[in-house]
Amino acid sequence: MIALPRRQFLLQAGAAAACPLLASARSIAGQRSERQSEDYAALGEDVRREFQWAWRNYRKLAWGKDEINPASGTARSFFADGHDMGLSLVEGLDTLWLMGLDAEFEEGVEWVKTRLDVDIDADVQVFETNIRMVGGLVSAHLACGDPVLLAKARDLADRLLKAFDASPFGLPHRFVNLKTGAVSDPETNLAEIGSYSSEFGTLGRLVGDPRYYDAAKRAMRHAIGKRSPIGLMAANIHAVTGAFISRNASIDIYADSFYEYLWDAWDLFGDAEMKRWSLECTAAQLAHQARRSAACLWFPMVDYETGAVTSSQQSELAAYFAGLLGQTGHLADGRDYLRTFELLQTAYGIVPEMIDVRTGGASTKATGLRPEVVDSCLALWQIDRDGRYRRTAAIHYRAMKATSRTTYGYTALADMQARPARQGDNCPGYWWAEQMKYYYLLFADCPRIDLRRLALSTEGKVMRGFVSNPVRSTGHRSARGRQV
Ligand code: DMJ
Repeated sequence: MIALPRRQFLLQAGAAAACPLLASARSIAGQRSERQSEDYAALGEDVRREFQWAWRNYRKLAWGKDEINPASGTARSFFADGHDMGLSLVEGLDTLWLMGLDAEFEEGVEWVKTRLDVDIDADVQVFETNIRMVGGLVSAHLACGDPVLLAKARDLADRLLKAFDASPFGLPHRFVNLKTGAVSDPETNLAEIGSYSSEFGTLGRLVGDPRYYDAAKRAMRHAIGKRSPIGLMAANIHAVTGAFISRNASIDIYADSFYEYLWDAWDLFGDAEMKRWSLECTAAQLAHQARRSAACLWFPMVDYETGAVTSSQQSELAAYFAGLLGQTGHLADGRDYLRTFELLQTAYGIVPEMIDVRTGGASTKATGLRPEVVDSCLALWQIDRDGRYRRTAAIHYRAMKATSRTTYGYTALADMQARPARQGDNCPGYWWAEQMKYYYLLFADCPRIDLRRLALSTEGKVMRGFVSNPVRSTGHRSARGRQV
């Protein structure tokens, strides 16, 4: 870690930001005029077709497994080896629903109802289990109204709550054994202690039990109470001592969804205290973490007490922050931050997983088939409907299709810098929940979603905004005409 004061950082960044990114700035104008005549309805249909094709291959080769390895047609466990929970299936359900892929949705729901067993004697990551599995079950329930899905979500959330109980501050350990409730690894971070309010709050509202939201908020309150005089928190924290265990404030890895969930708690539940915390955190981040260079805006990690830069790396995951800036009333900054990732996309084709903010250079070759750039495109599109976000998402989609499409689906890349890019052999669960949904909602006319009311979790799960469509209605008659 390096600690550069702001002035020195700006000088270095300004000099080096001539980088690949300034040339990208010039070519972006050209791309815009080229794409004026895009047929977005056709592009949306293409996304739907690709999703259905990949789903059918998952159905054939990896049904009920956590993830498909789409080059080899094999599968892998995500949570614990040999203890699959049908992760990709659960992640994909609400996407199937909103795309109107009803036969596939019904079959997936049937699998969950008859085959999903979470009484697993293994340690699972609490954060991932919540955002992926609890979120997936809750959103699928919201889509179709099936009470069994809600009961399954509740059972799983009850098991995860054990991880919160083990800390005097209500900060969840990172792992919990789903069968025994034994917890492990108290060295955690803001994202892993503070990304529960959307799923737990929605679940709690549906079952009429405030314990879930209360547990989620209590953990967040603890961290918020430890902000430094400049309003920042360190990203790493100990669940038992309650103390920070690093000095790095981050909007990026270790912290990202904590900040999303402050705002989402206001948006979903009208929690004014969470809104205040969200606005205060964003103001502090803009004041003490934002670094501008010629063409770019960055948010590198900084010391949470001094604001000095502690890392020159920004990850692709941070791109979500453009959307959050827009949601919290900083639309111009959000658009500027998205532009940084648009420049990276233009320069590299695929946004690198890790970027050196001093040079705009890619620090890594492998990529995780990531959704965050399009996540922000959709969030900003919901705010001002500027066509720029669709254009950026269309480029993102075509680049993904050109590089990641393989024999049985879409894969992460082993080397995005090689020409042609070298493919890996894994489709992460979030691919089913996130980017394919974001593309579709940006491009297609989707009668099952009210975009003005749409609220998504950090994993892209619909927490609010379904409008059931009588024309495509499935066997779940109770869902007809409901707004959730
Ligand atoms: C997803 O699992 C979630 O969006 C999470 O919050 C962080 N990013 C990954 C996908 O990149």
